[in-house]
This record gives sequence, structure tokens and C-alpha cells, in this order.
Amino acid sequence: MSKTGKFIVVEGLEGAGKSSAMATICHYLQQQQIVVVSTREPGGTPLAEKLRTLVKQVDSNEQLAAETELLLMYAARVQLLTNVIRPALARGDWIVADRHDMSSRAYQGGGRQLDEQLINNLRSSVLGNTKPDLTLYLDIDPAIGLSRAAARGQLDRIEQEQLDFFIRTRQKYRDIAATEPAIVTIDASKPLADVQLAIIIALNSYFPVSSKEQCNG
Ligand code: Z5A
Repeated sequence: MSKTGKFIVVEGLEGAGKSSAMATICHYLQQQQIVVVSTREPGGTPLAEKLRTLVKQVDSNEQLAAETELLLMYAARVQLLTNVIRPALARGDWIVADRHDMSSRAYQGGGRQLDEQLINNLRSSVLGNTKPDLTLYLDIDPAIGLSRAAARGQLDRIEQEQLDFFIRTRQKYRDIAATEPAIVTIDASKPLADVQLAIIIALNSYFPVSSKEQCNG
């Protein structure tokens, strides 16, 4: 029997609590003796990390075109899929990802209002068949998320967008989550302990103990 790991993605606006969720998921899986590889997007390979720096930096000399931003996100994603995610899944390891394709659909499709057909063409051209087995979407009012992010210090280029941008991004996230399978929406405005419990319940429901044993076998 071929060994294939599972691909879990955490999504949501800034300050939704993705970093905390990543830690909860990794800890939970490691307790089941599952080998976990955690990733982040954009980033996760040397080249993709350089692209991350490019898209996050504020450059007062040249504005980044929305289409360029989209292409950089997918360039970074293809590097990560090719060099990290697919090899890990083929080994039977589990991927726990801080953002993936849903981010581009929400931020570049919803926030930037880029043509959905353009994004879908790009997705189908470059992503291949590797899709998340489960996406945990942490839903948060952007005003709350941004205030959490702002408390950490200086805001990056995307975080400096107007509230409207994040309202559109959240709406797109919610639209996708409402219509597509294997996405669980979690109310991220709740206290951390409640969010963590909701995450564990979702993991147990999608990956009952028997599937975890099979994965390690
Ligand atoms: N982007 C894009 O546009 N298109 C794409 O395709 C991709 C990404 C892949 C990545 O930045 C940026 O790229 C992002 C989207 C865009 N831009 N924006 N804006 P990033 O990775 O640096 O930023 P982020 O992903 O938004 O991460 P973040 O700001 O660190 O958010 P977080 O990880 O979700 O939050 P956190 O660090 O876990 O929590 C924030 C604070 O809230 C922290 O102090 C926690 O202790 C606190 N917290 C967490 N949970 C709770 C609860 N439940 N209650 C109270 N306080 C909490």
C-alpha cells in the first residue's frame, strides 16, 4: 500500500490566531506519533522566503501591481509544493500549513478583486492534484484581527491596506468556506481555549484514530 500523508491547512485573516492553531495541531498530531512537517506561505523554501520578503516589504519607489502580487504568491507556492509538500506527503509525513491556495483566492480574488477566471486558470495550470485534506478557516472580524496584529508592532505592506480590503477578503473566505468541502470554519473571536477545542474536534472528526494508524503503518 502506498504511504501518503495528510495535508492540513490553517487559513484566516491576520491576527486570527493561525500561529497558535499551528502549534495546537502539530502538538496534537505528534502525540499520535505522526511525523509533522509545518510550512508557511508565502515561504517555506529558500527561494519562496525571498519572494515572501518581496511581497511583504513596503517599497515607496515602486507599487506592486496586483497581478504581480498574485504571480509571486503562486511562484512561491509552486516551489513549496514541489520541493517540500509533495515529497513529505510521499514519505507519509503530514503537512500542517500556515496558509495555502485559499489565501490567494481570498486576498487577491476578494481583497484585490482580481478576475476569478484568471485565478482559477492559474490554479489549474500550476497546482496539479495536490489539495488539502482539511482546511481550518479561522474566521475573525478584521477589526479584531488587525488590532491583535497591530499590537505586535510595525505592519507590513499588505497589513497597511484599508479595512475595506480585509472586509472583502473575509467575505471571500466565508463564501469559499460555505460552498466547498473539507473546510471547517472556526469562530476565532472566541477565547483561545475554545478555539483549540474546536480544532481538536475537527481533527478527530476528519482523521479518526484508524486513519492515523494506517498512515503510520
Ligand atoms: N497573502 C496573500 O495575500 N496571498 C497569499 O496567497 C498568501 C498570503 C499565501 C502573510 O503574512 C501575508 O501574505 C498576509 C496574507 C498575504 N498578509 N496580510 N496582511 P504573515 O504570514 O506574516 O501574516 P499572517 O499570516 O497574517 O500572520 P499573523 O498576522 O501572524 O496572524 P496569525 O498567525 O493568524 O495570528 P497569531 O500570531 O496566531 O495571533 C496574533 C495575536 O493574537 C497573538 O498575540 C496571539 O496571542 C493573539 N491571539 C491568538 N488567538 C487568540 C484568541 N483566540 N483570543 C485572543 N487573542 C488571541
